[in-house]
Amino acid sequence: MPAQPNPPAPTTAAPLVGVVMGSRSDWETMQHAVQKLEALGVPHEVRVVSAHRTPDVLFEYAATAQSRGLRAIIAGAGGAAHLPGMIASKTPVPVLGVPVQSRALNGMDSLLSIVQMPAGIPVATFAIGNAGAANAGLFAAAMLAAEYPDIGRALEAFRQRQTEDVMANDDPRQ
Ligand code: RP5
Repeated sequence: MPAQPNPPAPTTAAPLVGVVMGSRSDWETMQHAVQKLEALGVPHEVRVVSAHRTPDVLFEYAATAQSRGLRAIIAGAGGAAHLPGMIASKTPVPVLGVPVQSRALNGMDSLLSIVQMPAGIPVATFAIGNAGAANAGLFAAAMLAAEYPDIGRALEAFRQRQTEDVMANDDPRQ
């Protein structure tokens, strides 16, 4: 296997990506987005913001997102998951929605309530659960890559390692 470069040190720069979730219980899923942002050296912040339990916090968070320098918001929620759409309605910052896998309906409720936005307020919607969260982190990095070459290089290196890992372990019996 090829030598792995050291991961970038945690950055103290102003956050470019906001990661929000409707409940602390969503962290198990949303940590996968944060892990990707950390691994790629993307400055970010993490908050619990609930559309229905803390609606005023949601409005404040969304209304100030652009002026605080956020370039993307990754919003994860489960069940009647109106958090991503409500944030998108209050900010021009692109919102990446992650459907959290609910117990009752396995995340189909989360997926449909995030993806089925009426025309006019888009939410880029990812897969249900951990894969969706990880891909939202990667996608946010890709959005920033052209303007922040370090992030672009980190993303390219991640993809290269991923390819090499598969090729170096291509016999499933071993
Ligand atoms: C949503 O309700 C959250 O996003 C979470 O996925 C779901 C359940 O929340 P808890 O009851 O676990 O706090 O708002």
